Amino acid sequence: MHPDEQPEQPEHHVHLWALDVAVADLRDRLDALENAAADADDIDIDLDAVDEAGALLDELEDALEGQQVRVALLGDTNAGKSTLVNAVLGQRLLPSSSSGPGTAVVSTLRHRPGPTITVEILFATGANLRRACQELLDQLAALRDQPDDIDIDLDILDLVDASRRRLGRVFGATLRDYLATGRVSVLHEVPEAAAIVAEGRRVVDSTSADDVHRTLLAHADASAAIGYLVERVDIAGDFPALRTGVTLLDLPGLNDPDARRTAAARQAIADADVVWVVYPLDTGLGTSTIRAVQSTLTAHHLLLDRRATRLRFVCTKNEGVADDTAHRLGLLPETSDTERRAVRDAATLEELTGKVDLLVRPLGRRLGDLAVEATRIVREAPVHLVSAHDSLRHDADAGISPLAEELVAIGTQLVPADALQALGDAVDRVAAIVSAIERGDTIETTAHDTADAIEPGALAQLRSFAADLRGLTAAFVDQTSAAAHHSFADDARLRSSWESLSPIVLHSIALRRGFFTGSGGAHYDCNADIGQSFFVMAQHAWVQYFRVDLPAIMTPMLEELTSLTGARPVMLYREAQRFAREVEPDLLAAIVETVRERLVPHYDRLVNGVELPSGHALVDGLVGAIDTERDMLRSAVVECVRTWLAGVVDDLIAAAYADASRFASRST
Ligand SMILES: Nc1nc2c(ncn2[C@@H]2O[C@H](COP(=O)(O)OP(=O)(O)OP(=O)(O)O)[C@@H](O)[C@H]2O)c(=O)[nH]1
Ligand SMILES: [Mg+2]
Repeated sequence: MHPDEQPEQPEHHVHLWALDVAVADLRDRLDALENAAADADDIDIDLDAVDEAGALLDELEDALEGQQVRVALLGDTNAGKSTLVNAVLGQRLLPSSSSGPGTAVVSTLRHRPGPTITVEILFATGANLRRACQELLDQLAALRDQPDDIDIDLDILDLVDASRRRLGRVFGATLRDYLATGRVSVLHEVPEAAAIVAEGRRVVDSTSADDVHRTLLAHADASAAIGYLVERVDIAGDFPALRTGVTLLDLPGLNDPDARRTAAARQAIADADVVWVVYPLDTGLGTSTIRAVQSTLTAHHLLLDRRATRLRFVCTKNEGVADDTAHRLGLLPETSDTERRAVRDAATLEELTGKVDLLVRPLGRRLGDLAVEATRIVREAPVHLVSAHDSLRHDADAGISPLAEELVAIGTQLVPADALQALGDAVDRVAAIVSAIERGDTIETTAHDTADAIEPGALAQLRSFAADLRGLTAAFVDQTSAAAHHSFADDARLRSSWESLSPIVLHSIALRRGFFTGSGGAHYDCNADIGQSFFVMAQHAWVQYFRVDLPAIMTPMLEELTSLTGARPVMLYREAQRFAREVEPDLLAAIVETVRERLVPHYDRLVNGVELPSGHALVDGLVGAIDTERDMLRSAVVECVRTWLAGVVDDLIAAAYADASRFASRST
């Protein structure tokens, strides 16, 4: 292993954080414009332009997020990860724990200059908690269904327990009813939990590291009372080591007894661009860390340049050599401190080399030909011997500054300069639009009632325009209804696939309401052992309806709307896209949930009334029940499209009236 020698690169001219700040500022200005428009009728602001600038900002925010380079610290609890982050940033921000797990949630840190440090605490959402309930139910069912001769994966058991404990705190005794019945409607949140979930996120600005420390103790530490509802903590402050675009991730320990935390840490590692393996000098690289490196550093991490060549081992708690260690290493009591350290460091590196050999061994099996290269990368990963304590307490360097410099270099090298330049230009363009809206379009109109301000001829014209628009909408809704009818019509395949199942399988599936167990939306809402179930069938219908039928109807509809209103098609298309992208998954989940609940009584009736040998009676019964439900599904879809469209049309009509009234008041 050798310290890697990267050529020095000049830092970028444009900085990611500066773009973040600029975008946040533009967002504030747009919000102010929108609020001004909502508060006062007589201020005239081009809301379409505001809308358009808002959408551009959404895109920019995503693009900026995508450019961040995530460096994750991986290690056991008490390895010293949080303290290392503090040392690298030169401030005691993150709490540490001397025994037992400290960090309980993934905490991200990024640079944002200024006197305050902002901690944003993101709480679990109601939808996520319900999804977790559903997952719990699935996992329990899967565990129950394991054949006796297969060993149950104990990690899964731990995860199920952790999930059950957490959900129990949110849903109290009703979780038990839910697990017994599978009926979402029996779940009631514990009031305190419900209040925090409703709060969604909490933002705390501090001017001192102590205050940040206290905030984190109350939210992100294993001792935090409401920690079970915290999903993530984002910290932004003046952290020069992160100025070139690195987001540092402090994670729970990989051997944390709470399996949910371990799972979150693993996920963060899998998503990270760069991984630093942190371990304490006294205990060395532990097996859970080795396993985690083996299972999470896939070919991806190891061979893609962005991740692989940046792998580092950081051995921390590297302070003076205690007498017993000196004795173990065969050093004489009179050996100088410098000599003791040199011998101990050499022993530390040698021990690590042995462990790394163990670590890379399974890579050969998994990666085949790629293993040679992957193994080389891991073997050559640089090792840093540091002491976070010495760095923080005695203001000594203690090996920390090369890590801080490395973070700056990672940002400089991995955030592409041309992408930054292009993003900078895009920010400038949106800034120009926002300034134009602020400058030009705040036209004062005399305060008149809209209808009063419009001369009678124009008013009549507007009314007929509104009627045309509503007629067009009605025609559209008819078409969507017909398309829904068509999309959801076919159940022949469903029936035949069900009929091919044995009565025993059918019966057992129905017993545990297996047709509909799953988590979240319809994508997940199928049980593996009845892959052709109703929702898998319906899934095709949904895709057909939303991705093919609706757009086919919508395009001419939008064209007509455009010619009728003169509204810019971009606004309409964006609305349509937003509808497909954002509304569809929620809508699906809601409808699936409703249908599931409505079908439960059918199951109960069927299951109670059916003798095992005549299991196929189930098929007739269920298909009959589903015919009824299908109608409901269809009307729910059509209703949803109608509501959405009515909103768009109302906006258009309101805009037309506003235009006319502005025109009238200007011309008088
Ligand atoms: N001697 C010494 N102790 C350290 C050093 N860094 C951390 N510690 C101590 O080690 C213990 C654990 O440190 P943390 O930073 O909380 O460890 P962690 O890896 O974040 O632990 P989790 O959050 O539980 O995963 C604390 O008591 C720290 O004070 C160091 O450089 N030297
Ligand atoms: Mg920690």
